[in-house]
Amino acid sequence: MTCGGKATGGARRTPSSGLHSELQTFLGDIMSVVRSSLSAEQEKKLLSLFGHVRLHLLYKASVHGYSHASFHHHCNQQGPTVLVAYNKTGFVFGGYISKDYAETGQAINDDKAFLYSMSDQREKPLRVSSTNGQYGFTDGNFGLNVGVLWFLYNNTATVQVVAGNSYTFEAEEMHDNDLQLTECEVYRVEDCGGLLETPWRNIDWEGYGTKDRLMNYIKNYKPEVKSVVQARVLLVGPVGAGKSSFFNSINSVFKGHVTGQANTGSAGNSLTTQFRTYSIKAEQGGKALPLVLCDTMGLEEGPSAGLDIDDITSILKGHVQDRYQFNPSMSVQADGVGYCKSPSLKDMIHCVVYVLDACKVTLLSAKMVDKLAAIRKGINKLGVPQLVLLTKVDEACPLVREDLTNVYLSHYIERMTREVSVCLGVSQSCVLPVKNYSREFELDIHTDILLLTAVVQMLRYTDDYFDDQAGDQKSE
Ligand SMILES: Nc1nc2c(ncn2[C@@H]2O[C@H](COP(=O)(O)OP(=O)(O)OP(=O)(O)O)[C@@H](O)[C@H]2O)c(=O)[nH]1
Ligand SMILES: [Mg+2]
Repeated sequence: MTCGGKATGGARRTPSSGLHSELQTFLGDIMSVVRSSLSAEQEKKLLSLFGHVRLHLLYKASVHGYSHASFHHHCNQQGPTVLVAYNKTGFVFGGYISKDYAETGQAINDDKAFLYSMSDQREKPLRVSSTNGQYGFTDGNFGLNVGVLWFLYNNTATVQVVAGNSYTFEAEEMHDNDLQLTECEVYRVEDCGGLLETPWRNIDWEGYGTKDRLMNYIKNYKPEVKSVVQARVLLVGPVGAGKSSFFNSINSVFKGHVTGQANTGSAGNSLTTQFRTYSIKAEQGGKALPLVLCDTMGLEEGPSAGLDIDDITSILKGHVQDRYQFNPSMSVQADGVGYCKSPSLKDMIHCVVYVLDACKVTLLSAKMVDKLAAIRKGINKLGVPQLVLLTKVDEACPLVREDLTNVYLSHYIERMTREVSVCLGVSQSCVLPVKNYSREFELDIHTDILLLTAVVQMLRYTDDYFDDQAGDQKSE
């Protein structure tokens, strides 16, 4: 889990110069890669306290400061949240509230609020509800105060025990009598909504027959235009969305094991800084597939940050060569290195795929949405078909993480595909949810089927582009 979204934001670069904006850029860069301190085991235990939810990190005291002001800046108006405090004895404890932090100064009725505690020794977390069933917490401007425990007391890494009987528990069981914190985090708790009765898109998950069929379709694909042997598909999207991972994943499926040719990972700005055109071999030492995946630098919000709209136009028209080094402060120059002056149809882009992180759909900033709309407008003018790849479905929904075949049954993923289609102005049928290989060593049949299905759809859309080309160019 990484930290981002409304409150913390991502890396933001503005054209203004000066120390202040440099510092803001630097802080933005740090925030975009803030990571959860929960171990996989602790996260699992914490999630067991809820239904089908996902956690989104909003605030981390060691990064954002043990300060009430910072706490409320990051956590106010975020809906249900859970505070996670860590102490030296290894206890992880805190409180869940289902209502907003709003600094009203009022005692808030919240019958869903509870305190909890987890430790390595205890298999199941301790869960303590409010004793009078009404009082949940006091909504002041001082962090989380549940009337018996006051987290971040006095702007410090401590918890204060407050007299009261709103929650009852043994101190030893809750925090092992250690109220000095080593870390304190707050997560927004997002409801994933369970599973639909019937899938919203049909897919044949049944084993190797399906995978072989999809692989053969891709291997035998032939562009409908004589002069072109490989369909060129461009991947564009925000920093860290999974563009390079998608190429690695498709390459892995055809190689037969997980590979990492393109660099992937998390940094404040785009990890990919070059334009790359990747061919994929149908099998080890074999022929290249009739498909080239073109990887780009990530999009950022600011006007002179990340990939430029003019760069995208140059790429679409086939002017940009493999390994062109992007320069965020200057678009591709007609007289510069890596510029192809007279491209032909085979160098142009035949299908554009917007790559978006399913965990961040609801957090796309207005600036990013505007940027995507401007890009889409430019691409529409050139008549290039467009699709959306919704990555990280495993991180977005715990039910999908448990079993990838739930991807078209998950309420949450269905909702995200709808939101994406509205946000980008494309039909829902253009949205392709996938899980890229990110931490695995071995291939998984269902991951492969979902990835290959997306590629087949890209090739079908590419055909639409070739259909639009002059009739005399068509291959027999
Ligand atoms: N769990 C999960 N992680 C993913 C998935 N796709 C990508 N990741 C991880 O997300 C991080 C960013 O992925 P990249 O492929 O580097 O993203 P990118 O869009 O190429 O990013 P830039 O080149 O920086 O613009 C990496 O740590 C990946 O392992 C996915 O489907 N599921
Ligand atoms: Mg990349």
